[in-house]
Amino acid sequence: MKYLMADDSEVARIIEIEKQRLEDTLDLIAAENYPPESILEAQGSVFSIKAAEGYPGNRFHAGCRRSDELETLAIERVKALFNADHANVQPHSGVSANLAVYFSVLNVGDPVLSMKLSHGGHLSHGDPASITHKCFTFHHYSVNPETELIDYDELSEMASNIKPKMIVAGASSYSRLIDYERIADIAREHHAMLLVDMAHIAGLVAAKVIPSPVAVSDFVTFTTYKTLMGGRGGVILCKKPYAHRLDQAIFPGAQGTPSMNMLAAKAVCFKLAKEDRFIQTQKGILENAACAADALVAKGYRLVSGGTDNHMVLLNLRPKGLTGKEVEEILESVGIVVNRNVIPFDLEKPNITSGLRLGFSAVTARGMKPPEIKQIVDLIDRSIVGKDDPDCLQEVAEGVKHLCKKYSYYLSDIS
Ligand code: DSN
Repeated sequence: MKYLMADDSEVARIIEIEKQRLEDTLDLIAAENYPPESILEAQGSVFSIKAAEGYPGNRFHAGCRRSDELETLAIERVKALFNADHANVQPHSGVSANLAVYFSVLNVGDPVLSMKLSHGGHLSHGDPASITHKCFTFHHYSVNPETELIDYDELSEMASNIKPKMIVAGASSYSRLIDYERIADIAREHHAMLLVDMAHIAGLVAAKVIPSPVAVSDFVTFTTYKTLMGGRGGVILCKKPYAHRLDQAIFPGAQGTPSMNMLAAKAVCFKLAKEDRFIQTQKGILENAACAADALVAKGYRLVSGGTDNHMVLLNLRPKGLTGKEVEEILESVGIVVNRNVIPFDLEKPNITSGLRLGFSAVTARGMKPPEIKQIVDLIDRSIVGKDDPDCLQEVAEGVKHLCKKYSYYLSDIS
């Protein structure tokens, strides 16, 4: 960072401290991951300069030959990775990707059926706090109160009553596999289109360690920075007949010039996701999350739905008499970074919550395996049990530091 240091030592210093924070803490945020340095290099490349409105072969700026080459490469790679008919790699984020899908095929006010945010869905699936709620008439399906699994019967009945134009599947805090075939059948029966938002699990799907929704969906959106380890950005896959409308919805509909530097990173990400190292990492994420779930249950914690099939575990802290906010703060004080999360039928406000979402992508990327995951669960439990004992919290913080030092990721390579 020699140039940054010379031009703006204040920002350079903040970046350095952030790098150190990433090294010194255990990142259990399910929406985060540590991309390889090659991704960061591509993101910081000269492609951040290029204005390239439009698509390969049809741009509104000159000088786009290499941009065309790059975007075509990213498109072909992602289509091959997920076996998709068509891909748009320009969305700046998952929310932009979802907005573009809605606006490509829906009219304002059209009925849409999606999973309720507090039951695992996402803000951009029509939550009242999101602009999507203002544009379309969203109805929400839930999880079964007993099993805490998606209630497919309720979903089917709601589809019969509502006659949605689109059904949205996919979640940001649902730790179980989703039965895409069943939802696709319901969508077909009611002449609704199916959008699957696989933002959280795209890496697991790419590595084929969990089932893919691509074959049975009209649209699939995802972000590249979670399990996929590719840095910031969104992607949309769709079936051929929607391709033109979808591309128009991104540009000129919802975005201007694409971030070509981010497209470069996406292209790298799609290449790396084919490699055995990536596939082994994704297998490791599943193994680590399952190990954490078992270890937490063994220590008396209540998990939403009782376990996990993906990279995350959702804790219900109500039986412990604690809130998500409280535990998030305790854990951050010892260097364990998590996020509080609403859980199904939560009685607490969204900024307090009764839940805690733990994700195992970043610690797996650092090379940690079940023995270390058991240590992490032990550190979490000791922090919670000893939350009022400064000596205990100090000991836990030392344990976190020790583990982090052993599994350094960026420190030695980025300068
Ligand atoms: N969708 C948000 C989350 O799951 O935390 C951020 O990507």
